[in-house]
Amino acid sequence: MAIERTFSIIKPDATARNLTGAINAMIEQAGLRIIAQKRILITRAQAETFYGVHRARPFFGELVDFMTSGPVVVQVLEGDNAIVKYRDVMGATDPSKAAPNTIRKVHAKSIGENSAHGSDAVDTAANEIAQFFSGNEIVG
Ligand code: FUP
Repeated sequence: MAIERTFSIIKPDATARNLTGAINAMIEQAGLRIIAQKRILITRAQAETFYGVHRARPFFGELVDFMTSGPVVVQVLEGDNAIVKYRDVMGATDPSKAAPNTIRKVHAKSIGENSAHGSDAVDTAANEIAQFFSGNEIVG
């Protein structure tokens, strides 16, 4: 299997409840390596760009409000098949539909405040990583 990198965000609902370590443990137990990580406040402009694909959706304003409401932890994860693997670790977008023992099933509050983001494809992963990390911040 190919070694891939994916982009992760531990969202404001999770940082507010002191869940960074618990979520990182789930990531590492799945065999993914956290090869870059920082806790930041994202700007409205960053959130609007990041979720630009959803700009026309009715939840867009709430989504941007939420993502800028408190600290997030942005991460680069690396491992075999990392993109699909991390989406499996996160579970479905709606926590009520997420599989048992996934981040969203265990920790998410709602479809909006759903604790984690993970890239959905190789090209979006590269694009999302570049939005938040420079090359010398990713040390492997
Ligand atoms: P995912 O890839 O699982 O993060 O889900 P999407 O790309 O479909 O959605 C991105 C984010 O938009 C979700 F994490 C939360 C928000 N969202 C809503 O608030 N309501 C919805 O009905 C769908 C998504």
